[in-house]
Formats: sequence, structure tokens, C-alpha cells
Amino acid sequence: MGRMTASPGRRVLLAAPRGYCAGVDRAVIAVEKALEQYGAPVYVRHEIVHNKYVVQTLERKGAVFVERTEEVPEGNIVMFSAHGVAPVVHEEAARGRLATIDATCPLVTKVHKEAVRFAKEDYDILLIGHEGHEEVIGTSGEAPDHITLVDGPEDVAQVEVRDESKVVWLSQTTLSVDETMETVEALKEKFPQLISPPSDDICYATQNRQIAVKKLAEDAQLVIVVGSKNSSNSIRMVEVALDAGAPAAHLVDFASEIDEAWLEGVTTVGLTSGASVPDVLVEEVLEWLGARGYGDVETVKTAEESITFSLPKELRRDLREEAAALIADRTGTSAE
Ligand code: 0CJ
Ligand code: F3S
Repeated sequence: MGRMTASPGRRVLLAAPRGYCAGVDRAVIAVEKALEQYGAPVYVRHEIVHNKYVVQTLERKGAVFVERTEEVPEGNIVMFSAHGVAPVVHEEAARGRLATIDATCPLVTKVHKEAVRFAKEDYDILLIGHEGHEEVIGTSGEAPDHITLVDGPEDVAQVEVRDESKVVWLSQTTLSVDETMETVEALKEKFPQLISPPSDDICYATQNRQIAVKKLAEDAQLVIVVGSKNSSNSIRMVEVALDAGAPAAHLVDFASEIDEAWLEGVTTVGLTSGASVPDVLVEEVLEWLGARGYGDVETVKTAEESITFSLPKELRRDLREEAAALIADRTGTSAE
């Protein structure tokens, strides 16, 4: 345990909001509930959220993370991660006789529905997002023939559409708001008739965390973002802090990853965390900083968050029974 000291002039600005969003909270509780209700193992396709500590903690409780649906032995329960899945993944699960729990964030589902609707109306959809990210793989899978991925402003030059009068842009939920607007401006220049999504695709949590980290960047000489290296929203927060003028910003999973050298000449440290990060990890960083003279902590609050989501509906059914029935259906035996 670190000794808390406050050296004159040294302080920490702690962002609020930070950490868990409503979709992550729901997804993590869903895994815990499934383990409670059905016992281990509960298979989860892809990391439930992109956080090392969360994944390790759930693994210890009996969750088994896999990348492909085919890795789940038939007759089991598989949960889909907060980032969402393409319709073909639901088909894979049905083929593999798996009972499913869908922990896709409702705000990702909203984007999937927009994609389906615009594809039905035969629009070309320009999906702004990061190539290879789980969420854009899922969203693109809703209408592969209608969706083109646009990975940042530099991608715009090569984008082609069938009919310039019928083009809409949608986006991944965890992008940098400012960079996305740059991409949209470049797209609009190329396709003046481009229409915008009916409501923000970049979610409230992503937006709020970026506004908060910008505020920290005004005063801090060092910004620490707690989050994992594969967490899009957490990486964006580091970029946003640097763009907003922070002289230095780093992403760390744990306090132990902080380099003492980063503190050289630093009086004000800004501290925040990504949407997939439990607050215990931020508390550990606060202790680490407190032990080095940064014991004076001031919260910088830029928004109030009260949104919550109800748990996936499947958790109200008996899924082990359902999975057994799926196997029985195939083998011709009756489920117990
Ligand atoms: O895509 C999402 C629904 C965000 C989930 C929360 O964050 P995280 O770190 O798991 O995922 P991103 O890489 O998308 O930020
Ligand atoms: Fe959902 Fe946004 Fe969190 S899309 S999972 S509320 S980061």
C-alpha cells in the first residue's frame, strides 16, 4: 500500500465521467449472472469488453473466451461481447447447437438497425471506423454489399459509391469525435449529397470521456489513461488528450506500467479511464501517485451520467435446458 503524501504544488486532476459506461456494466454483469445461474463454463465469443483485468477476473470465475464460434462445444452457452456480432455469427451458433446470450450494447444494436434500414432502401453506406475492429466487423456484416469502411480522412480519396445521390455515413461508437468530423467533412466534399445518421453513432460515453480528457489536457503536463491496448475508446482518449495540447499522455493497464520518468517536471497529472475499465484500477493509480507526492486529488466534472441498460433478455430463460433440447433435437433423444 502506498503512503499518501501531498508535496506542495503537486496534484492530480481526476476526470468525471470516466470508466464503465452503461453497456460495459451490463455486459460484465451478464457474464457474472450467467456463471451464477448456469455454472462454469460459460463461453464468451471475443473479450466481453476490451479490458485485460476484466477478462482475467472473469476467466478465474469460469468464463472461457474464444475468438470463433466453432470453438464452443455443442450444447453449450455462448455469450456475444458488447461490441456486437454479424448475423452470420448467430447462424454459426445455431448450427453449432449453442444457446446464446447477446451482450451487444444497445447503442451498437442501434447502429446495426440503421445499417439494415439504409441497406433496405438501397443506400451506399460509408461506415467510418477502424479496420479489423470487432464492432465494425459486426456492423458491416449486417449489409456487406452496401457497406464500405472508411478508416479516417486519408481513406476518403479511394472511396467509391454507386449513386452519389444515395449515400449515408454511419460510424463505430468509440471513435474520436473530432477526427470523425474531419472524415465527414472530407466525405461531404467528395459527395455533397451525403446524408448523416439519424442520431449520433458515437455514443454518449465516448463523447463524455473525450470532453473530460480535453479539460484535463488544459492543465496537466501528463495525462494517464487507464485502459487496455486493444480498447478503441481508451486509445482515442490518449489521442484526444495529445490533440488538446497535453505535453504527454499514456495508456496503461495497471499502475505498475507507469514509468517514474514520466513524472519528471510534472506538477499536475490528469487521470482518467476508458469505458471498459473498472474503477479499482484507477484507485490503484491514485495510490501509486499518492506515494510519490501527488496526494492532492481534485475531481474535474464535465458531465453527469445516469443511463443504465437492462440485462440481456436471454438471462430470464433456462438456457441449459434450451441447449440440451437443441442437442436432443439433433440426436433424436429427448431432453431431460
Ligand atoms: O464497442 C463497444 C460497444 C465499446 C465497448 C466498451 O469498450 P471496449 O474497450 O470494450 O471496446 P472498444 O475497443 O470498442 O472501445
Ligand atoms: Fe455502449 Fe458506448 Fe459503452 S456503445 S458499450 S455505451 S462505450
